[in-house]
Amino acid sequence: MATKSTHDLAVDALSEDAAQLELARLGAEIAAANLAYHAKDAPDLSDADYDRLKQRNAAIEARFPALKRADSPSEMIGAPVGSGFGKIAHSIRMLSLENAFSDQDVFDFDERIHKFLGRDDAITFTAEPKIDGLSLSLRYEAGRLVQAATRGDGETGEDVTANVLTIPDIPRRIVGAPDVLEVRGEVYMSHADFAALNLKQGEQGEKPFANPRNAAAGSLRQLDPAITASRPLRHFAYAWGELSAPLGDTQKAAIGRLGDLGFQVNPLTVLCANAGDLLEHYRRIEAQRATLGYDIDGVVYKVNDLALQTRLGFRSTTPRWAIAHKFPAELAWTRLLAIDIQVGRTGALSPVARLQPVTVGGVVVSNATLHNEDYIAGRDAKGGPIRDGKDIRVGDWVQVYRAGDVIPKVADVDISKRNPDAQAFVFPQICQECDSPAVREDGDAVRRCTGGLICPAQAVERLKHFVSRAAFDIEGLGAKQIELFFNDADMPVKTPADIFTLASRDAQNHLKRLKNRDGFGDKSVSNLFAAIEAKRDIPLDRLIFALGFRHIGEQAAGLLARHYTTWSAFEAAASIAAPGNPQWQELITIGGVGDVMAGSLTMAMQNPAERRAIDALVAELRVQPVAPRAAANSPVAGLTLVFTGTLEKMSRAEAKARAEAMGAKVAGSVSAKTDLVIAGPGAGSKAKAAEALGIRIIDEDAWLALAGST
Ligand code: JCF
Repeated sequence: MATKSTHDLAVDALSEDAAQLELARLGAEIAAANLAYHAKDAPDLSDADYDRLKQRNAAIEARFPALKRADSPSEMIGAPVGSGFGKIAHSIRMLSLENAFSDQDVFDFDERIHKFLGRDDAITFTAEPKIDGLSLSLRYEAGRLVQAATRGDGETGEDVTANVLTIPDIPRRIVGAPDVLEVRGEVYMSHADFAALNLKQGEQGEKPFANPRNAAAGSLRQLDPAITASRPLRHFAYAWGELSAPLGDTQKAAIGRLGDLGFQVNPLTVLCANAGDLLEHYRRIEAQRATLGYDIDGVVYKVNDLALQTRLGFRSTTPRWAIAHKFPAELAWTRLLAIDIQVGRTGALSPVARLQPVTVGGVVVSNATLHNEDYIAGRDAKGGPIRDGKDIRVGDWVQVYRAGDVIPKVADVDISKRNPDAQAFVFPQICQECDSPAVREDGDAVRRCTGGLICPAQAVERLKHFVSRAAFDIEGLGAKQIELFFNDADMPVKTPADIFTLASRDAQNHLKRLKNRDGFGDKSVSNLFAAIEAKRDIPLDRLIFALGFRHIGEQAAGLLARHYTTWSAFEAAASIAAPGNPQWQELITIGGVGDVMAGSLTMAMQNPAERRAIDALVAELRVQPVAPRAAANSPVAGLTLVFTGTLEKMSRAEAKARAEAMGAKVAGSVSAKTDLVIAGPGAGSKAKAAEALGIRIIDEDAWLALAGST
């Protein structure tokens, strides 16, 4: 392949295309060498060879300045610690899709869309197979592929440009495209290519891949693009990100345009006139599943009209205008060897099934979740029977299922094969990790350890959460290292604050310095301490998320941070908020924060033991304030709106979503806090109340003008 044939050519002899490939290859090779040197403590290149690579890169950049990469090694000092790939922030978020599992879910999807848009005529959809691979975003500028990124967490992905340049389905140059074009699609491996690759792996004494998806992922995420080039990867385009000009008026037309530009688009993409048609196409695709030659895990439905897609917009991470109708999960029967109880960071006791290993949909499963004690006993949350009331006992034959990437679950049990001596499972009422009582609150399906910070299992899980990717994300300090440090006799890390005193404790610990231990070296220790040091500056939203308050996830942490903006304001409010007082009132009027979140937040912030741990941590940090939600350029940003009467051009749901997207709050009733009332025909008491309070009232047309519509 080109990656092998160009790198001995003199720089003067390189064509522009060859030079682009060569820069990608050099970038990847230098990144790999940096990684080996800085992060793995194992340089695999002589200094002279390394310098030669850097010089060649610089020479090619000098000859083709326009080809200089955004992640050029000439601009880089060292490697991003611990990760071989550079990071790329997606200019437009890469979305995931909501799932549908039944025909009813599909009818509900169609009905939700009709309601939202306030329409009762049929809405046309596209339906296409859902490829089971890895999503990728390709960026073209002036017709040239300049960047390729994995999905990552949707906001930031890994730079895999050098590898993607070796995939034949993906054009390097396109003609007649918008100046900026981001193409989104899926990289996958066909069944035939997967079988051949595994055969080769076997012959070379390498481990075979579990399934085509893993093979595709392992092949794309290679630090050496020559390896990727030797792997038979394919690609389908199905969506787009940033565009300097629209691709068409409809989903179908836009995808057709991508096909015309030279991308592979799935031939089973069709238009469907209504939900019934969608289901018909789903069945057609399902019937072909085994003979398609590549893995699919469902069918994706999208509203065809792009203007309607725009009106429908997004929930936090998924579009309202699309859904993935999944195929039924794969099933297998196996023996239940044991039931273990795991204690999570909020104290929840989770029963885990240890299984005789069994292959389910191409993956070997030996653990599965049993949800909670009622599930094992054969009861649902309201005490009604599940599985006809059959309980699950150790030694039973159980049915395991796996849907997509989710944790395998135990679905059913075969009582006819039960050993007559089998005993019903007794769910522990005492936490086996700390001997504290484990209790169930009213209406909670989950039994929880009451030990809080004294429970070692909770403490470890909290620490793992604390260092996780969306929280402190400390390179070189993952779940494995947390386990090690937690149990370390000389340098224990029991609370988050302990992480930030590691370096100073190490310096005083003459006899047992970390660098002298097994598995550590000078370089890895100094890298670790540098990575910790770097996170003393932490944005408020990450800190709030990292503290792991029950019910407060990444999104709620962001809402809280953007509302209070500084740690001191947040801390002051959370320390005294109690139902009924002004601080509580302020907390629960933050859109997206309710009583439940406010309750768990104030409970933790007002608990002396928790506070000691939190205060000790914050004393080690420089918490970075977070800018309040961008309120700019919207005439209604920060205002509280009330809709009343009949809206004729927009449903209530759409009006509310639009207002919220513009930074307004939407309330159900008029009060002194209302800034603006939008009154349609038939507005009654609310409009009167607004008048009495002297609040501005506008009609639907004035609202549409504000909302930037016609
Ligand atoms: O085939 C897929 N895996 C697939 C994933 C297809 C799509 O049309 C998608 C997707 C993920 C997100 N569309 C979106 C918006």
